[in-house]
Amino acid sequence: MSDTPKAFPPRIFSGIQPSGGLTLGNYLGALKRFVQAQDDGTETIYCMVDLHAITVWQDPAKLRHATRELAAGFIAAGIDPARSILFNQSQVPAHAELAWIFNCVARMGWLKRMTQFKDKAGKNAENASVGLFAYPALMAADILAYHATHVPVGEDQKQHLELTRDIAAKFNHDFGVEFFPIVEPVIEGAATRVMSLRDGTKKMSKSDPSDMSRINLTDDADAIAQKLRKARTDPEPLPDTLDALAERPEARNLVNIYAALADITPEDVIAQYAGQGFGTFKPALADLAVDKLAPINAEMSRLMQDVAEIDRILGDGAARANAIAQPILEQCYDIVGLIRAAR
Ligand code: AQP
Repeated sequence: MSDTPKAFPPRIFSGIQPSGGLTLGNYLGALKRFVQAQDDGTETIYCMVDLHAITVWQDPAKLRHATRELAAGFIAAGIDPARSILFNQSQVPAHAELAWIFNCVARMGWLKRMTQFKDKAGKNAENASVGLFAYPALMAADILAYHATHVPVGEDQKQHLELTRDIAAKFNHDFGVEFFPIVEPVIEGAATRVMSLRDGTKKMSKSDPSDMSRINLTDDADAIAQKLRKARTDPEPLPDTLDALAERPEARNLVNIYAALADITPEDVIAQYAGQGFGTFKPALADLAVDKLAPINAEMSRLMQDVAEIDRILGDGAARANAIAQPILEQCYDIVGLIRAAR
């Protein structure tokens, strides 16, 4: 191998699980930034990671609905299927095939350190699926099947991306190649970790049992306003510095959400609302959230009236994704020493 690392052309990949409805966390931490990346002109590939979703039981009819609704969410938020490749993971076999290779590269000890597995499996790890444990190797395959270089994600995915880098580096080292890029996580903005509205120390999540803990992109204006009004906070007014919010996670979370929705910094929010109580701040935040989310909600409903068109878009995206991933998979098989009949 040469001393200078091989330069891979910039290519962005990211995905979201159709494991429920989209939340404000998915929107601010991921989707909104996917749109910015697309609009910046870099090649962008976005995936509904349905194979990840089934690492925990999914009702088949609900999974189909959630996958289509997620696709509608991507498009309603601004992803243009002509400019970005948009598809569902299971339609491109390279993801699962490369994941097997990576299962053989990743070490048990690496996967055992993954906090998401510990969080999701909880005390019942013996009963969790093997898929849930191996999830990060599939995630590495999702990204590396495209030789993607940059991955916009929320803060919770940082550890999985470090593992993706470790897998790429070990594969390259073990086979003496510079075949897989060492990807860069892109974790930016005011809302890289949107917290639950009921508990400022827990991530807002689509699978949280409490619907009041999150804002769903399908929530109507009344539901959004009600959830924000009831969001847990403290009795103090907003301070005049961000540092003073260090021990007030719920207040900090609402400030971050406001900043991300308004495309301003949390400092700007503090400058505007210092000294104001939540009686003033929460309704202002609710108005802003409704203003930004209502058009997405309306467009998602419109798109969901024609699921055949959504399926067509996903099929078209899958064909384009496959055209990139299949040759990379084949080269990987060659490197590993797996015989392929000449076609
Ligand atoms: N609360 C969040 N704040 C910021 N970003 C978030 N993301 C998720 N929750 C937040 C980002 O959204 C992308 C897609 O995530 P995912 O659906 O693939 O899986 P997840 O991170 O496990 O999301 P959930 O909502 O918590 O799903 P469940 O409940 O099914 O596990 C990622 O970029 C993630 O960082």
